[in-house]
Amino acid sequence: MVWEGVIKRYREFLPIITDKTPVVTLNEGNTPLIRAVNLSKELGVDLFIKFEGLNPTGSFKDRGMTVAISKAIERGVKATICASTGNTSASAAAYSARAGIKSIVLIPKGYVALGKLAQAMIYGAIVLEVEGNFDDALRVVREAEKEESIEIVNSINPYRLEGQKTAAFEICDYLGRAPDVQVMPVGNAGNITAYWMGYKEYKSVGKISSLPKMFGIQASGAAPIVYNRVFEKPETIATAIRIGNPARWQEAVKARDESGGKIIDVSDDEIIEAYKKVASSEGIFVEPASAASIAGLIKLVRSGDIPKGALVVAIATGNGLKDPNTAISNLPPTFTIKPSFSEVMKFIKS
Ligand code: AN7
Repeated sequence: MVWEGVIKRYREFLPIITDKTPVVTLNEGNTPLIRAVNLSKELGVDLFIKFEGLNPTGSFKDRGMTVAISKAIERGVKATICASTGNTSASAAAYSARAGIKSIVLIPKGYVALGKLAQAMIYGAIVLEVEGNFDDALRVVREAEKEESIEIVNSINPYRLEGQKTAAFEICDYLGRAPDVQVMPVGNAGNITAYWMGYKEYKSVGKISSLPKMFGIQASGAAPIVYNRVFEKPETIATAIRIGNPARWQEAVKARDESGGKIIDVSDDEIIEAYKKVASSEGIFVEPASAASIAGLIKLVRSGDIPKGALVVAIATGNGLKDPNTAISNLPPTFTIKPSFSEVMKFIKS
């Protein structure tokens, strides 16, 4: 089968797409669900990692953006706008470029990973660095609601969630059932909302017979849902989820409670440990926010919240290449050698 993106593949579950909708796609979706052989053994669960970092702009945002931008073009808008910790801005910029409209992105100054910033710029977005955090930027963006010619493409836009729910469909199609447990990072809480929608829809049409327990992971310095309070000054190395007042807060709580899951937090140290582990033990390089999934999983297995033998899917939301600075500052040293093979052999023998 030729893959032409999530709208084409899951059109029957996207009634908002009509014959009048011009589909803007970069062939997003169809990301691999990779069996984590070594971590499974270590943790005593049957673990798969859904590598969303392999989408066209390197994160899950592309699934939502294809729908949001297609609908925006159908409506005839001239520009898109978003607040972003980085990945939304990269995706919005790419899909807007493809659609031939302007993209305006508001990012928290100094707190967006280098790769994401480079993407937004090279795709041609107007990048506005806000003196404040993501929550401040989103507050500004919400004012664009009154501007007819501009489309807000944050996950407060319901079309984003419609697109993102397709990841749940792919997981079920691949496994032939729903997982027992899903673990994923939570920032603005759009994605956990979208997955839960997707699983429930698939169950309602009889594609699956059970629903997964939804476990969300926040960083300890930005854990509003875990502690049930706004974090005025969110802080974490996982800048993608450095969010103190999530827009989809109530929906995330609902997904957690309806599914019988939990939302827990992990420290930056736990995130970095998991970040190195998933790369060095599975060959999967994810960005820190995505490593929060794995850090959370390890914690939940230890606490008994995830039982041994469970079929678990962890969502790796973004690619490790997005954030080279975090990678480089957490690595062992490299070695400098003379251009001679005997020098190379010293390392192979040791
Ligand atoms: C890699 O790009 O909010 O809970 O502005 O980039 O749906 O917000 C990114 C979020 C997880 C959290 N993993 O998802 C943005 C932005 C990665 C992310 C999340 C984000 P939501």
